[in-house]
Amino acid sequence: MTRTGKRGFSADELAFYREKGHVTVPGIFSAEEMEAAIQDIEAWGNEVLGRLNEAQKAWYLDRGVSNAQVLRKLDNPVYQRPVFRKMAGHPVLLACVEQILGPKPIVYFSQVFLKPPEGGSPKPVHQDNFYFGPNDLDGVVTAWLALDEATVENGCLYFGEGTNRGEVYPHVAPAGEPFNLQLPPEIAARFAMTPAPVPRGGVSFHHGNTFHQSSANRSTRWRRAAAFHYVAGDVRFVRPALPYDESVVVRI
Ligand SMILES: O=C(O)CCC(=O)C(=O)O
Repeated sequence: MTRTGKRGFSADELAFYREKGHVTVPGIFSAEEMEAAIQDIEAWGNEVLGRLNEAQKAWYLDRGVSNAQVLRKLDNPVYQRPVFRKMAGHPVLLACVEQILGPKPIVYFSQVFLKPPEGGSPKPVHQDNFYFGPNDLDGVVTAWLALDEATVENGCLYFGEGTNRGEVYPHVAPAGEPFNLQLPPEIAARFAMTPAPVPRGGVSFHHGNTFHQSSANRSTRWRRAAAFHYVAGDVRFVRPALPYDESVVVRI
């Protein structure tokens, strides 16, 4: 069943988010809305695949069934695609985000993550606030939409609960992968990581400081998701770790 009206988090959900640094809300989007988003990704993904240069292939492609090369991610769906822009303004999703950030948030960056069956790669432990470098660490919340059901087998997110109330640590990147910023293993190992499965159409929210990662897709099913990185309207990005294009932010 989908949540209707403009009701955001319950008091318990909001308390869980503040304590643990993440919370899952099932049933925000319908199966039809998720299917429409996937169809849009397929059309858009084919266009993008055809114009990737060699350097981009190293960052945007992954291996799926029989080692076939497939697209791993797409950037700025909220800016680029009307279907995703509409989803970013969904009344229930927005009510949740506004309970955390206050009125009139901005989508600073957005991404589609495509984890193919039998091969989709893991994403190492990281903090969004290291990537974005905001002046207000409480001014960033990521809404992660499960376009497919996300399970432990197909690569759901895992969170370091309580790390939202800790610091942002310097990240490192493996040789030849400058965009793949991640926490040094000795820091990541200090916190247990808790899996957060999400039913299709549900949304997992996480604070910008919260440690998170995803594992490989060991199933025979896709794990597709969209991440909308919302920020409070008055946040400034004083230490971005990567070159984000502020001309594509979207005011909701
Ligand atoms: O979907 C994934 O595997 C990674 C998502 C992520 O890191 C994020 O939404 O910030």
